[in-house]
Amino acid sequence: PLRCSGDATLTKERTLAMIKPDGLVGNHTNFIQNTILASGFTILNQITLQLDQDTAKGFYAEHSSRTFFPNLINYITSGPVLIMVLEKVNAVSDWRSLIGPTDASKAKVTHPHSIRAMCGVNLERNCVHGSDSIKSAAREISFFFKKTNSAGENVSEHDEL
Ligand code: IDP
Repeated sequence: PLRCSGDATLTKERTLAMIKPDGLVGNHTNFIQNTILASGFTILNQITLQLDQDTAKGFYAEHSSRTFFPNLINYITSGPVLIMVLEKVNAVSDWRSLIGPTDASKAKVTHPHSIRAMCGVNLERNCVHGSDSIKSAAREISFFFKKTNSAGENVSEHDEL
């Protein structure tokens, strides 16, 4: 059906994207950012960080009981990451589509034009992160970027959106 402007389906969303250490080391940053912009996203904010163990464990807390968790924490803290807040209509699922399946080696076969297929290596070293739901996106954006509380005090350490 035709949608009128002002329809809820046209509301912009925000999602959290991250270029993981293998993406930075492999010099994929320009390609990934060009793809992001060419796909209609606005990059609202970005920061390059070297995650420490505690920050990485907090970010990936939902995976803390998984057998791959120690490897994941070692990998994500192995070098700097570039964290971005992306905005567009349908940002969360559109960014997930653009990055492709978790396992970059399988993505090379099934989704050859996805970012993980083109820049990633395997199930762990898959080059990029994307929030998996609107709820995760809200948590992940506030995890890395400054928010003010009701008293107007900053409650996290990076630049405000
Ligand atoms: P997603 O990033 O596609 O949402 P998740 O299942 O949420 O995938 O896993 C988070 C990250 O943990 C993945 O992007 C990948 O880097 C890593 N990972 C997931 N499953 C495995 C695994 O079985 N072995 C090693 N690393 C994994």
